[in-house]
Amino acid sequence: MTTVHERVDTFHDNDQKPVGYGRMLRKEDPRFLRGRGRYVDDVQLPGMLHLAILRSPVAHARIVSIDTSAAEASPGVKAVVTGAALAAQNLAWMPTLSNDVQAVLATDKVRFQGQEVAFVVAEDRYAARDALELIDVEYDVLDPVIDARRALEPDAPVIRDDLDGKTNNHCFDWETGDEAATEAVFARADVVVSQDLVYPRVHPAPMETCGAVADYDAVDGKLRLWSTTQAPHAHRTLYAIVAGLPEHKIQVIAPDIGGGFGNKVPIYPGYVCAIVASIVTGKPVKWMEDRSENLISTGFARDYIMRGEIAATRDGRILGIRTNVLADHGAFNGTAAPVKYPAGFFGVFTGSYDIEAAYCKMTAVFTNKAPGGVAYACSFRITEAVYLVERIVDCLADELGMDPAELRLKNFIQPEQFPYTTKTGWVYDSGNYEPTMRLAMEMAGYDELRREQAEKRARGELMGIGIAFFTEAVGAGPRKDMDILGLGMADGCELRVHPTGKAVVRLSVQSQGQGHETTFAQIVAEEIGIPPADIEVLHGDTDNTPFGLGTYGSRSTPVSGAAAALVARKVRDKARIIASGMLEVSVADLEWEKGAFHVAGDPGRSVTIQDIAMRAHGAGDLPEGIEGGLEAQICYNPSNLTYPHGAYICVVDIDPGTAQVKVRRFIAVDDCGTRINPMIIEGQVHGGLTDGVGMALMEMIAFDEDGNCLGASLMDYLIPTSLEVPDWETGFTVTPSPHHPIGAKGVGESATVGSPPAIVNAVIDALKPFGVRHADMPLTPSRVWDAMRGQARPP
Ligand code: MCN
Ligand code: CUM
Repeated sequence: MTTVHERVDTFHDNDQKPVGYGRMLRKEDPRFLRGRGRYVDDVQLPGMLHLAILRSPVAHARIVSIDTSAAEASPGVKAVVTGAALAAQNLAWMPTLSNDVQAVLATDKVRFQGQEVAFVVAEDRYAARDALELIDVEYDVLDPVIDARRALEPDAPVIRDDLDGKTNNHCFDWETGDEAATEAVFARADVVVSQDLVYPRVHPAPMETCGAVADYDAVDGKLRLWSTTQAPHAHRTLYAIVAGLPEHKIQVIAPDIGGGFGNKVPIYPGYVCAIVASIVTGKPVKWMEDRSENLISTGFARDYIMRGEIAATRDGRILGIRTNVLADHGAFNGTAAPVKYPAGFFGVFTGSYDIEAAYCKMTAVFTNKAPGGVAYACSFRITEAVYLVERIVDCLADELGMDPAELRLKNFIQPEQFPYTTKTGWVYDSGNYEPTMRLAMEMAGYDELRREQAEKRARGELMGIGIAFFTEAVGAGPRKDMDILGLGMADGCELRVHPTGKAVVRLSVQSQGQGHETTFAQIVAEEIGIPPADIEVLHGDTDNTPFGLGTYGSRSTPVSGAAAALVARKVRDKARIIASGMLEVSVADLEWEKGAFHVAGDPGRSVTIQDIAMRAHGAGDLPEGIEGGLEAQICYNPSNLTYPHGAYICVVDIDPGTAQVKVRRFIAVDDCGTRINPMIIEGQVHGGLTDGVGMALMEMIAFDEDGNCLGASLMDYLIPTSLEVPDWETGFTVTPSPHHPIGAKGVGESATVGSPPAIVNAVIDALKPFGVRHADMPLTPSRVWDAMRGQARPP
């Protein structure tokens, strides 16, 4: 059993060791800890102007008129731009990452509170903000659609009348699985349990809000754009397509990013406004949104209304799972998912269980709320899928009177069944679930906890134990199946070893805090034996890195991590040939070990990778046909996704007098295959678990009936602090991915995916004495109180 509370002094020091994997302090941290990070808002260019956006105060209204004259006359103002002005340049609308269109600035109507209506460019931030107040917009207010359940009613106001012939609020339908086969297993099941569940709209709320600095040089025709993006290359190509410019005339730079969590995947109107403003004024222009703007207008997450049904035999064999989902996509379909997957990877809702049939039918609708959908460490909607399955499995356990751990253990896909094709067509690459579950139970002291709970229940105390077991699909994805707006989901990687044996690896993915500068150096180090300290990781600048689709869906390790390993092997292959010349033996007679080749059977005759690097660039002949230099490049197209899994156990206590939930313990056992840097993995898991506490107990973007966003500041939109979270107890198992060159699977979203159902299951377990079978997140004291009293508040 491995629990982790090791001290820092047990870290091995990779400066001394040539090998790569293991605990290693993050290379980027000295910069961050000393306040030397360079974020978008730190970019200052000579003559730079500032842009502020006027946003709609109402959720749904026709724009009657906009008067900008007073704003234009305001001191320091250089330009005021409206939707009408953009429309004249054919720039008022832009494509979203889901083949919809979104208004850059509203022309006809505003469709959510906070929507972009006009912008001001001024000499400083204050002048720009002040001038916003002087813009006079006349709105003809329309009835809004706030509840997704209202959207498809025949008399609901039509939100997207900009779309040709659109007469309703339907966004898309999607289904997966086999409806008839599922009906058949439900018909013959002993037990069928169904439960309505709402996964509320939540916000990733990164520390750094979104922003950009655009600098268009009219002389050389080049646009430089510093922006808060998780996918610089994908953004650049989309700008190139929209603007009709060649990619080499656009440089997108994602400098240090203060957290992304999916918030920074979409292209926001503000980025486009900054570009337009720079072109119009001939000056660099900065746009940086404030916290309220970020909370009300940028990519939200979830907002799924689900009905889950599960069919089983009396002795607890799960036969089938069926679900009906109403997805609220807001005013524009601004979700970012591979084209063939409008519901992201929700199709993995069958979870970690070997079942006979499954079916999902989903309807997505437009409402008068901000666009988005895929964010907040969601693994492309696997959050919602895992919540659904792990909640209804618990409902089933309750119905059967079975222990929820036992029910799960009884239904797991077995190790010999991998690769396992689910009933919705996903091919799980590898997994060994029972040991992971058993380890979590052992760490938790599961049986002892149940005994403690029984004693407490007898005394009227409310203690709950919640389990969630998840399988994720991360690492999008094979190009044959996955693209975003026609861009295949592969990643480039380049590795250059300099004459002195120091190296630079260039990635197409982009870190927002995940520690790529460290872990990608470790991956390369493991393969070519150059210490990680000597390997510089470059990312986030399209002029200096190879093309690839960026960081989201925990795809960096599964896709770019594979690319980094393979490019390093390519360099090693060349190094081997050069070594054979240096040692005057054939390639077959060389053995590789820890950064050096030696003659087989004669370890004394060896050359290090550093010797080889110098020879590759230096004096003396190279073997026949070998060019100078020591570098390689690659574009990696994954053959499948990777499927990490994990077992989470949460223990809560509920104060019967106040209904306050306290997460007392949380045990998380994760299996992400080969572990590159266990310390970084733990950091990812700690962060995701904290997010889970937020979603399960505190967070929700709520609206009033007029569509006013009620969570527009961090006073109203609650996010967890250290006070709400316990001392996390983490463990791991290792089931390598069979198709990944180093066997690694992604982990960046595992804990966010797995923890909400564990916490909710624990709360519901605590409320058993009240006969409660379900209550919707966030389980705030008022909701728990209502549940204890047999009432349910509308979500
Ligand atoms: N890692 C490892 N061994 C593994 C798997 C991962 O050491 N077997 C390391 C990686 O090398 C990387 C980190 O763990 O340094 C996360 O890797 P991965 O799972 O590949 O995820 P990504 O790097 O693609 O990060 C994306 C993921 C997503 S989609 C969201 S959302 C999220 C998350 O990462 N946003 C984050 N974690 C975040 N963490 C921080 N600090 N900030 C965010 O914005
Ligand atoms: Cu869904 S949030 Mo992350 O994939 O950037």
